[in-house]
Amino acid sequence: MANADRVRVRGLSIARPIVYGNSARLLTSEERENVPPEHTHRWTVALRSAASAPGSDIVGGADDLSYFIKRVSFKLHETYPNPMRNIDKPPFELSETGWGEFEVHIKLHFIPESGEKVITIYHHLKLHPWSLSGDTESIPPLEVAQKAGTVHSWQYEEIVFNDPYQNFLNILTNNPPTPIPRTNTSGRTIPFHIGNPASFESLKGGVPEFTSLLEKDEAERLDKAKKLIIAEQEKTRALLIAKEKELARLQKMLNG
Ligand code: SLL
Repeated sequence: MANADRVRVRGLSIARPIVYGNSARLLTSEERENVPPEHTHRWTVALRSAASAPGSDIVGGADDLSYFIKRVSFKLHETYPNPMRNIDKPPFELSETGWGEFEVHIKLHFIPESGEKVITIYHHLKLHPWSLSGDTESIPPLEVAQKAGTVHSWQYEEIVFNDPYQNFLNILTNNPPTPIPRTNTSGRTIPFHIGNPASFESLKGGVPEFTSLLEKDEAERLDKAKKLIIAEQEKTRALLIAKEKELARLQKMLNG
């Protein structure tokens, strides 16, 4: 790399929106003949661009992310043979069959020009339409799962690069991400809660899609939550001060 490319552009941040998560569905009886008898589901775990391709029935994935991502590794539960699965070209996804939910460790390796370290994200692989059965403790009955169809659990995230190398910045700016639509193109609203993939699932009538309006809603929700926390902190602090005063008063009394 030329020296000029190794210069960091200080004070600049550039982000790329992604989605990660999984979809899952029950295996058909024919499919079950060709897998271990305890396997009940086929699932796909993926890391994709946030925008969905027009008319596509997959969540995200409008853009090929290999201009900045070199490898995505998915570390599966150790009940799987060779649990470390490296995907070195797009689409960065992996399909398997299985019977249980577990935490997938997703490691993003960026292109060498980035000079960026590996990022690890965690995704709880979801197979069951938990919230549909109203019982979040036990696995929903088969009829509920059959009715739910494909289960989705996806998270929106932005990968932020701070002080990027000039060369890497050029690569990024030459590959602008497809903007996510402002509102859902299918006209459906989606409950979208960062950190709560369970609420973003099993949408009847189509495939979930991330939109900037949802992002705005989420930002407002976070803002409200923050204000609430600050108010709570103030209350607790006032209480603490009162208790300390009380303590000082009692100590004084005790000391005569
Ligand atoms: C559970 N903690 O007990 C989880 C573990 C592991 C799921 C789930 C594959 C197995 C195989 C598979 O579905 N593992 O290939 O035999 O629910």
